[in-house]
Amino acid sequence: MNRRGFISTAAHTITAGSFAAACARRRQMDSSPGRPRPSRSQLEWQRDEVALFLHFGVNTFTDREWGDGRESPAIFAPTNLDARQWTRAARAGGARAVILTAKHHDGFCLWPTSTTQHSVARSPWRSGQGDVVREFVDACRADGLKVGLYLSPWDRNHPSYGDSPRYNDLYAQQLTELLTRYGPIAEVWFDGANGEGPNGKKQMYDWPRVFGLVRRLQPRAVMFSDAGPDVRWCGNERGVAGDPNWSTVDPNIVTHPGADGPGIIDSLQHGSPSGTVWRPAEVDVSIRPGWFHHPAEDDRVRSVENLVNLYFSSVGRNGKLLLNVPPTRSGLLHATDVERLAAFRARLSSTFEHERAAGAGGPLEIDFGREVKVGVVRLEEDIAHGQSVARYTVHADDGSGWRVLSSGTTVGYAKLDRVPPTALRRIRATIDESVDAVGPMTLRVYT
Ligand code: FUL
Repeated sequence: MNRRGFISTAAHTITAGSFAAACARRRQMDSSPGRPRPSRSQLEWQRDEVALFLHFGVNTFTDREWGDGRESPAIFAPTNLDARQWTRAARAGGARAVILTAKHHDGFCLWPTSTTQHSVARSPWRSGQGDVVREFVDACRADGLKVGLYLSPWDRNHPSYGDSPRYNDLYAQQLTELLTRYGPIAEVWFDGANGEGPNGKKQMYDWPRVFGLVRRLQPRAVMFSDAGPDVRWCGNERGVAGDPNWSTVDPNIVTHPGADGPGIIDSLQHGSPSGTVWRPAEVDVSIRPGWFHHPAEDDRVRSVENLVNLYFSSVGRNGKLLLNVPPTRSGLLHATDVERLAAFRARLSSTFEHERAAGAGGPLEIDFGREVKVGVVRLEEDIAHGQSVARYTVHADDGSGWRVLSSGTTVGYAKLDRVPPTALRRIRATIDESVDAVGPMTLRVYT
């Protein structure tokens, strides 16, 4: 099941006309304070490139994707939970952060919360004395990984859900527990799914309060949601960032998580060249068809090629890849997924092993002085200065003159182009269109 089933997935590219208008607006604004730039936390978040997502909870035991909140805590009984197995696999896969579903829509809390009985404290696991969040955090620290937590706003178990002020207090309390008990949290993940409460009323979340609380308790954390405020959903769960993909957005389009309506998906996918806030795209996608582990999907784990494609369509399009790898009922990641993660990283390492770079102040041109075979080109803007490039072309010269090798729209943190293995002696990139003065850029070429 997917929260966006009801939203049109038609993503429109920015038309030439609207793009020109945006550029014109931009020019008018150039005398105003400079273009948006990332905070230190947003910059670090993006440079991490790949994070792992762990969907784990009662659904793991009921074989469902969305629990209804009536599950008995007694079913939560992983036989062999070992969070270090998760984090070692994450490291082997090249992830630098891991995000755990501390509570999914079913309301079951993976930590012993004082806010509800519906938690691990009522489960047979570790005789009700266990804390999955604690074990997860300790394992992340031991393996040098950043910690992220997902706390579903939609809660199908708690009786106060739908009674807006009461539930908002409970949600704030749950967040406070998570953000004060476990040390530094790098990312807090707010899902957009939102259903009816048992009293038939729609829950009205207090997002300003939620965002303010996270800022106060964990000022270095980035917050993810459709509406940021720090990082945004990319608009689909297929693993594909938009093209173009601006890290700047107009904050008046997607105003709250789960917002629905015209222009929402377009804004999530593409951002806006004239956007006034920095809100880069996170590309969440599962290694399997479902977010939770289902034994029937054990032979439907993405192939190495498929995972590499995801890297190109996320990181390679100015996004961050958040790859979901769900623990099984044993409390361990499945052997196939673990093997696939390691093979994914090995494939990336060999693809990017032989690098030549130019730029970062100097011209975006490399003269190899001999014939080389090129398969991948990577362009980068130094996004500490913001994002400006709107259109670029890469040219290659095999000795008989320049010809176009690849071309594209936005660059941002990274733009990766795979080209058919091409023999060349020289390569260069030109910036054909930009919305502002272009800062330092780098051209990297992999042979
Ligand atoms: C969605 C949820 O409804 C799915 O279950 C999953 O957690 C995904 C990452 O976000 O909105």
